[in-house]
Amino acid sequence: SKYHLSYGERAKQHLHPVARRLFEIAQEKETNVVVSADVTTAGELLDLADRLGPYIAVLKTHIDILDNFSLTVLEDLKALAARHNFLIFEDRKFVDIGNTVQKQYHGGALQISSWADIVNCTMLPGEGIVQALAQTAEGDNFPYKDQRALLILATMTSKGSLATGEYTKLSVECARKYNRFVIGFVASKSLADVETNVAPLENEDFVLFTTGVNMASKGDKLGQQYQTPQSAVEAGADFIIAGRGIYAVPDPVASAKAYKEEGWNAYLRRLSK
Ligand code: 6AU
Repeated sequence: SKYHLSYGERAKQHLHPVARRLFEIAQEKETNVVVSADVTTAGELLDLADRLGPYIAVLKTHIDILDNFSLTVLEDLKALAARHNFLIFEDRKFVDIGNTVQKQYHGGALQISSWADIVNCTMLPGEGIVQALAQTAEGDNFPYKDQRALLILATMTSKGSLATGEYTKLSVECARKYNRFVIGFVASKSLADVETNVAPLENEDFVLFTTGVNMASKGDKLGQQYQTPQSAVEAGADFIIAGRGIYAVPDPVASAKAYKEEGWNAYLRRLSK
């Protein structure tokens, strides 16, 4: 299975350039940590990106929560991504009809396609949302062709989530059908059971990002549910996404290092099984 291949090996075999870069970064920096930098000022975001950059594979943003957003922040963020060698994932969770998400993704106030290597979407609208985003990213006039990728939000970490069953199955079907743009999923555990129900493609290697990761807490008062880096990797995560566990503690750098170490050791144990 893919879990017996190292990130470096998966980098060599993957058909998608963004997945290859992601795996190369993980291998080179020995990290599977994605920091969810959910801070509300540009200064804090850039400061975190600069201080945590050496220890992470991906920086995840919610760019619309910045109080003082401006397009120059994105230039600074891109420069930090290049300096520290991490990818940028805008957690936009597109959830609308195809015609609308195309305009939200490419152009618009946030110019997401111009700076986010990775974005995500939900399957609530049905196949059309993935079709529309893929059409934009594969268009002849799209300036970032083959440099952009999509993750499908296949399950959610919040209590009572309806992202289960048929919803999750459609996530896998659409990932397969649009695999020139979709590189994987955000989900709490391996989708292997769903994936085998829908006959895997040859060379298939979807990347699993698991969020709701925290070393010190079981959840918050608003329905978030956590697992540890180790349990996430044991359950199939290739990349672990942590927000408050890293940025909302007195020493975010020490925390990022701790998540990196636990996530990496769990990956090494999985490799050797
Ligand atoms: O570690 P936290 O709880 O501080 O932050 C978790 C981050 C937040 C959420 O918007 C996001 O992960 N998230 C997602 C994503 C990444 O798509 C899906 C989900 O089911 N749960 C979740 O928390 O930025």
